[in-house]
Amino acid sequence: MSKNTKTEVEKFMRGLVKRNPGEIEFHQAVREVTESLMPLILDNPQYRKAQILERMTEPDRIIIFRVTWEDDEGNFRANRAWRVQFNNSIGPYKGGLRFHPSVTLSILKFLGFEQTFKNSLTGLPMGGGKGGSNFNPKGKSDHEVMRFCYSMMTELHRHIGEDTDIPAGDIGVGAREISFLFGQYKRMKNRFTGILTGKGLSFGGSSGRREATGYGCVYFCENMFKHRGESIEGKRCLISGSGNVAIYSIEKALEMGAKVLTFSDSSGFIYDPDGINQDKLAFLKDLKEVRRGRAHEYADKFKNAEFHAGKRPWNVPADIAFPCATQNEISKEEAETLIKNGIQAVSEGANMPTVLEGAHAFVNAKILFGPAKAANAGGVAVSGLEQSQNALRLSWDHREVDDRLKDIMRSIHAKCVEHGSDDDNFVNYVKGANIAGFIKVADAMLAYGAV
Ligand code: NDP
Ligand code: 2IT
Repeated sequence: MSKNTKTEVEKFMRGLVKRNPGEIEFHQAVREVTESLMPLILDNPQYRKAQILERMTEPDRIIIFRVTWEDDEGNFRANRAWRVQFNNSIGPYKGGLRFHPSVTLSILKFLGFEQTFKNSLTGLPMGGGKGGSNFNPKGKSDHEVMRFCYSMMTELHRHIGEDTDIPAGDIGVGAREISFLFGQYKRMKNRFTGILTGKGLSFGGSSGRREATGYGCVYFCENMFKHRGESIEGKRCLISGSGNVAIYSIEKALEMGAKVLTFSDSSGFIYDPDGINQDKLAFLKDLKEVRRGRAHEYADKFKNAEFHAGKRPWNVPADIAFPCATQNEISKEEAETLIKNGIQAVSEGANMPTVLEGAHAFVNAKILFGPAKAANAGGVAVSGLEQSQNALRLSWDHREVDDRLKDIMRSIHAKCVEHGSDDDNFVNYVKGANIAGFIKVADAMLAYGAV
């Protein structure tokens, strides 16, 4: 980065931090993007004159509300919920809902900001948004989750709509929660319409949506290897998390002939030196998707596997890492360990799983580093396809959706190569994704004038 670019980045970030005090995750996400975009902005006075970066880092609006619900003992409980409608320049707001005790406005702003770029990269007409609550679904009964979801939708319904804002799942929000939310919307509005994605297959959901983020993340990784004449077949993979994204990343990696050595949850990680196979994956799906159990149960069942309590999998030597749990789960030191151990690729299934210094380390080491907004865009892309099917009142089969997903991931990869290739042919996917995602949104904003 030139000295002038650096000075401009710091100047911009000082203003952003002043306007958004204490929102460290949001600062982090904006800084990463600004580092990539500043040279382009300095070269294009029209973006500067229109204050595009200042406007793109300010959400269109944020809705904050209380969700009161009743637990199984008859106690009243209250949580805070948000919907951050970040940017609808290229389509209605679109993005997931997260239920986790760690949720704050800063986290939802970083996610909504990232979502705007990610959705732009998919090539589909979707703006960026994100929402959620500090509600903790862990340990709650199905009835408690149902009452919470009903109460949340009782407020949220005023702010969403198929041409306005279309939420979906994220951490802590899966098929069960989307069903409760959709049921309440339908009852309140007397409308059966695509206001949420990730719905059940019998009520407007898309084939392949459940698998889409994980499959897409592996497709993206395969595209990165293919670009240099290789494939992921036979490669040793580290996966973190054991939720929706992790499970279907494991499934696709196995299908493509890779060896998966690890997965994790918030209690620790599993290292299986023999690799996860189809039978073990079936066990894991039942453990996590049906029984909502804990990671150590895998090691109780498969004796060669080790459970490492309170640890993350990044010390295990491997060829590819797929971080699929949560933000900032790869520290600078862990990134350096991965590099030292010879990692060839990192494909981010989770949003912002690598700290900024770690991402810098990956790019400097010239490994294949697929940042979240490119690598995990398959989920929202198939959400976009779900919206299309809802609007057309028909449903495509698995093959059709999967073919479209593959095409979209190929096209995202191509955009990263177009905008991120350096002189020596190294592809800086961070730069490529940020620039490609930005241009479409920025040009729409320029066209609108002072909106
Ligand atoms: P799930 O709720 O299905 O799974 C989350 C997994 O990550 C669980 O194994 C969970 O462990 C672990 N995890 C969550 N928070 C933490 C934490 N603070 N520390 C350690 N482990 C944690 O969520 P998803 O799989 O849907 O989401 C995972 C990531 O992928 C998120 O970053 C999300 O934003 C991103 N993403 C999701 C998409 C989707 O379509 N679902 C699309 C694109 C990105 P435990 O159960 O113990 O909490
Ligand atoms: O981070 C994400 O892209 C998601 N959680 C999916 C959003 C969506 O609208 O499907």
